[in-house]
Amino acid sequence: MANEAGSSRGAAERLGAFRRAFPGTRTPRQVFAPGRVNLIGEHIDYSDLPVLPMAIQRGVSIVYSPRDDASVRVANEDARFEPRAFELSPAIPPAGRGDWSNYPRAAGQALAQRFGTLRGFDGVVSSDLPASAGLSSSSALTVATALALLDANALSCERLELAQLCARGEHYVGTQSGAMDQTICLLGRPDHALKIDFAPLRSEPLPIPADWRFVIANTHVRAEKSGAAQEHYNARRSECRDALRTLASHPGLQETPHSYPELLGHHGVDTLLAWAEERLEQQLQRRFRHVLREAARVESARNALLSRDAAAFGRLMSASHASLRDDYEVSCPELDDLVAIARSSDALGARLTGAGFGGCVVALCREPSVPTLVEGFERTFYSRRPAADATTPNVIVARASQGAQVGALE
Ligand code: NG1
Repeated sequence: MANEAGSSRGAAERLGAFRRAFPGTRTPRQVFAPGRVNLIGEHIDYSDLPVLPMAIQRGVSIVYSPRDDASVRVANEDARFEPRAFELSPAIPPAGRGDWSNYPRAAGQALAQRFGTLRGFDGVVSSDLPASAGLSSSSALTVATALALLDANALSCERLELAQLCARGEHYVGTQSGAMDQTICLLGRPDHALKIDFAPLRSEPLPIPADWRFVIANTHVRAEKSGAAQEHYNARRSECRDALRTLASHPGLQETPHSYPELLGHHGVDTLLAWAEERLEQQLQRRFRHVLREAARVESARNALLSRDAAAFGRLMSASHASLRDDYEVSCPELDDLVAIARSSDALGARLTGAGFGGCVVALCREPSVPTLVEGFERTFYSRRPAADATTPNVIVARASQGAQVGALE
């Protein structure tokens, strides 16, 4: 398999780890599923509004060998995650809250519900994506497991359908997330971002101009999806539903809207915001304002990308951050600091990426400005706040990469 993946471990090391964990099994295969950075369109996928992410060069690998029964045995090269085993079925009992094997379990359950009886695999997972950092390591693990299971069972599934299966399947872990991460992980393209629309799920590849660089900087504040961040995330999703439901009683609406795309299909943003002022309490008004304006920014960002207008794209990113900080309230002081540093270090714009509450920012600059930007982060932020774990990079210069791939272990 062409592993443009950039996984920090070579194939020989991964094979060695597999042989140590599962001696005497058949020649293994491997799957690589990339992480992603969302360029704009944050916290709106679960309201079925469009997003604009790209797959990156880092991700999750599984080296695996099919079994003849329904067991899945998974080990992890990261010693913090102990080996786990479970049986494939349409109702797999979850491990404890926060247990890493809940992502493989989620994929296994979703596929068993869709395809019936399945054989399992023995596999070793490795990752060079920082965890709980908003770069989608969890969905990469879900997708990688799903692809390994399909391969082990000689099944095929169209990628858009698989993205939906994995997205719904991942609700197993308790986060009521949208389908952005699984879709970009499966459909990412080298040198392209994807505009993803939902209900029905579809994607449009958009070429990234050769001299644009998206630079990711990690706060090293962990946004644990099995802890408080999950509650905040699910609360935002309910607020979006409440706002839609409450606004439905406004006399300006002739018919009850069932979704945000339907609402925006019939009325302009300014009209809807005026109605929201009449009907929604302050906090819901702020959440609603973020959702509507962020969706409009995604459309503008698509146009900026197509017309190669980096300055406009950057301004939209910065406006997105302000909205996530003030209206959606999912930022934190470290994210705000990194955004401010980026903007005073030659970036054209910057914003938090992923769910927020910690994790990473993404900044846009032109290629010659990368050293200034990286130096700005190092001097002003990391010199005072070094990572607790030396193996987690501070900064990643993202390369728009191909979606998940399965194949022989080379
Ligand atoms: P992160 O926090 O990067 O895993 C989450 C959701 C997305 C999306 C973003 C916010 C999961 C698996 N993914 O991404 O669907 O809603 O937050 O835009 O929880």
